[in-house]
Amino acid sequence: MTCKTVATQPFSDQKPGTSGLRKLVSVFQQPHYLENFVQAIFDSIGDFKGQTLVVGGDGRFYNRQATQIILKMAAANGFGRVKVGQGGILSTPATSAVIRKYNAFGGIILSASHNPGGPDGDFGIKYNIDNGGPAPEKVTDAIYDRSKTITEYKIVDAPDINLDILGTSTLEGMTVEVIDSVIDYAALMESLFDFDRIRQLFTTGKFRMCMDSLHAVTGSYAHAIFEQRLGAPKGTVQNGVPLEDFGGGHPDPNLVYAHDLVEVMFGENAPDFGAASDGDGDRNMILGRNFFVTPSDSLAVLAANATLVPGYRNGLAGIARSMPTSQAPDRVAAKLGIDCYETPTGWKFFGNLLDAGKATLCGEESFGTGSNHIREKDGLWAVLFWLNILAVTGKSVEELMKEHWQTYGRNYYSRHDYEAIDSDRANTLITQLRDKLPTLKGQKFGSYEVEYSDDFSYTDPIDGSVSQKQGVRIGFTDGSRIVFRLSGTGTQGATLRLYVERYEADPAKHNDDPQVALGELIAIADTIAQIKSLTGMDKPTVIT
Ligand code: VG1
Ligand code: CO
Repeated sequence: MTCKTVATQPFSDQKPGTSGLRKLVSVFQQPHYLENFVQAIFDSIGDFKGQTLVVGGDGRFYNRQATQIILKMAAANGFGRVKVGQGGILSTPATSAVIRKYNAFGGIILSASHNPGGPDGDFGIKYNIDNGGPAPEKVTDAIYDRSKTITEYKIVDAPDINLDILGTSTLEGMTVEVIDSVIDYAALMESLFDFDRIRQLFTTGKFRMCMDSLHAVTGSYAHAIFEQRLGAPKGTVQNGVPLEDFGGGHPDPNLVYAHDLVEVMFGENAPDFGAASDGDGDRNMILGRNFFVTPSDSLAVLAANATLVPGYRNGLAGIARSMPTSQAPDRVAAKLGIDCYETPTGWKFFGNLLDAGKATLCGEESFGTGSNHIREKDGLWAVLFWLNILAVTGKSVEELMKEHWQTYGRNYYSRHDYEAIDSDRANTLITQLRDKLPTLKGQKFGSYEVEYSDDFSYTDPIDGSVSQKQGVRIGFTDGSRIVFRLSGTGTQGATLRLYVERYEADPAKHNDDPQVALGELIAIADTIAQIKSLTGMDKPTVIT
């Protein structure tokens, strides 16, 4: 075995987005492309000599090859040990759990999350720091800067490691430990939730669940936790074998892409509870029988019922949500007398609040929910949280949600995505919108009057770092909001996200279709931003 230094030239496009670097597989397969980025990470994170690195991915195409490259580079760069998931597989929340449990220096996650996979799909890589969470912007900025000047990288010339057999081996003085992908994560879940109560729920025979892993990483976790440990019948988990191309679908748990599950849950003789997770297992969608729970509402319900769950029995320190997430959780926080923090989109912004003990639960409207148990959002954790609440209360998903609205009022909410639009058109739309911002206050649109309009800027309350231009917000005098952002996770063209929210206190008006309840605001958004004419699309690609 020899350690070699390979000369290289920088790529100009290695700027991490909302969650790591995501590109088409073909981009990552260019000579030196992955290696450059990995070396840029190693050059930017400080002294890790002799320390432990955790490596895993969501099992998508190129996961195995990339894992071998990273192991050889970690050895050449002086890590003492790498813990790698069996077969190169670790979900994002499991990686976070393993980093924390074993006091690792950091971790590398190979995933493009909810983006499609396969040879023609996307690949991705992100770095997590020692708290188990996504690297904050100062680290990702340093990685990007380094990627622009890099001239060489270090790698060991050695045969591949067998990733399928548990156990340790050595690579140029570094220990490689192939670990069980599920055990540590499952043990953490068992420490938080009342597994006995949930097991009883499943074994009554009166409660049926359908978990759709969308052929992605949670398959192995869901089988082990729901079917093996909690006694749910075989077949509870569907699409539960991780595939390199996710069966050709988008591993994105929403009403459009999780169509198999939607068919089951809105079909005849539907189960009581349905859930889906995304490519890397950090997202969740929750469904009841013929009933969809909006992610923002899900966070609010979990917060309101948290003390029913053993891990949260003593209550919450605070809640944090991303800016475009609805204000439903704020109402729960107000009632509980705790703070609710509003951060930019992306889980990396929750890390400081969690580390400082200011927030216990966090969530994003994009089907992300999590807590201080790790530093990532956590799909199966959210599913278990719901199961625990259902088991203790004996209520249905729909009953819980409707009772919640009766107590707190309903925040009607919807997100419209316009995917793969021409980047120039998208930038024009946002620029024109920004130019309008100073003129909107006081203007009337139908029954709404603009109270404020700005481009969201966030000052981290812990380290004072400032993140600007995090989304255009237009707020109305009745508390309704429309928000516009461009996605930072896509790989082709641009994706415009429109977020719309309106509060309804009257219980007699809680049962409308959100698209109808929000209809006027959706039309106003188009009037102000000229979405249809500027994108050339007459309707969104995805509505959630
Ligand atoms: C999207 C979501 C954001 C989420 C991010 C990563 O980002 O909106 O809330 O944190 O994906 O999720 P964007 O920039 O495309 O809107 V995951 O599960 O894809 O890592
Ligand atoms: Co994800």
